[in-house]
Amino acid sequence: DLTPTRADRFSFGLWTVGWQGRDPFGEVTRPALDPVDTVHRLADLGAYGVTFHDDDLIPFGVDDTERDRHIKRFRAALDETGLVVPMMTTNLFFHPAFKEGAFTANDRGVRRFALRKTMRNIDLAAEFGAKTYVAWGGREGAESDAAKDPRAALDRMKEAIDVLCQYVRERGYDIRFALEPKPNEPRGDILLPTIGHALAFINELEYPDMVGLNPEVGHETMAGLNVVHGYAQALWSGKLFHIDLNGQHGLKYDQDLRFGAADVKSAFFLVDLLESAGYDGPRHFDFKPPRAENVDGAWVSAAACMRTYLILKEKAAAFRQDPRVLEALEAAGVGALSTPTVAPGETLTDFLADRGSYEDYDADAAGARAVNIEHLDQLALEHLLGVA
Ligand code: GLT
Ligand code: MN
Ligand code: MN
Ligand code: MN
Repeated sequence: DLTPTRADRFSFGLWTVGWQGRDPFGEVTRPALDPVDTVHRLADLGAYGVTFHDDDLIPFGVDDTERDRHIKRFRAALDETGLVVPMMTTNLFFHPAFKEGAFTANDRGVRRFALRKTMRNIDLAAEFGAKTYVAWGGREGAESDAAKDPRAALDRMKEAIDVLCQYVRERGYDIRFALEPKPNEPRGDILLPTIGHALAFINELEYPDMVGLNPEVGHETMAGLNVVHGYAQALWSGKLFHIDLNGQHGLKYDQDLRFGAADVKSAFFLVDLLESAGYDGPRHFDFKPPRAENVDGAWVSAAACMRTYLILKEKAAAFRQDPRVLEALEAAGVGALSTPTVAPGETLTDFLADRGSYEDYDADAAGARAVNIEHLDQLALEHLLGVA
């Protein structure tokens, strides 16, 4: 069934469907959406969750009375629809104060302000029951290698995440952090540009168990990397806390296309990975309805993200059950990779004494063997194309 339900755990950021289309070359093309209407619309379409930055819901700089008013009416919309808030995050990129960075700005006052802005919104995240707090450091970076000391920036980034973890612990909140890597845009180069950089960074933190990743399909693609491999490594490390699904054509500006709109084969294998690995977090879409669409078109784009996910989920399941695929997997030896290379209980002495592994090993025969990759890959493609 291709109709999304709450059980599918689809979620959207307010900033996604709500993107008004302003780009470096042109004004907005769509009116602002009322977050309350967005909640209702998402619920009607079958989503289960909505996510947001502080400033998506509460305009920057408003007083406490105004802030409470926004929070109350949003809360009421959630209660009415049953939509949940699985994730929240901070806008540390829009205000000019963050032009040179937030947690890693050279200016210490900006860094302290960024931390306080985040802590205040973490209180709200706890209130809304969000379990994941995303940190996308869009302005943490540089255009000049002279103007930023990357080692000091990493020190300050570590300090910021450590302080925030400490804050969450002291308040007793049930919240984990998810770092979102991106190689560039808006900065020329962004700190922690890929999944791999972020994973290594987490190992240096004070509370590494509280910190994982929120990888985005488009961002890994912008770095020229294999999206499925990246998400798989995050899973392997127990760090796939949250995901941003969207589409991106190769190495160019951040397109944030709807999920599946670009590299559909990679999207197929990503859904296959998430579903077969038992990823149980939100299927969160971080896309931008193209600027050329009006509001109705933006909602068509949102609904299509979910529909495509469900289509790919069905196709991945059919692929995994197809007897020809099982045979082709066997012929390609895919399952054999799960057998340890050195047998359990086999000592190094045993291993060194095994002449078949070296002295008598026929490397030429191994070089001449069939690996049967192409047939298997073509079967995947035919499932995807609907001719299997
Ligand atoms: C911004 C960015 C996204 C991040 C969001 C979280 S905001 O739109 O381009 O990739 O996920 O801060
Ligand atoms: Mn993006
Ligand atoms: Mn984005
Ligand atoms: Mn994102």
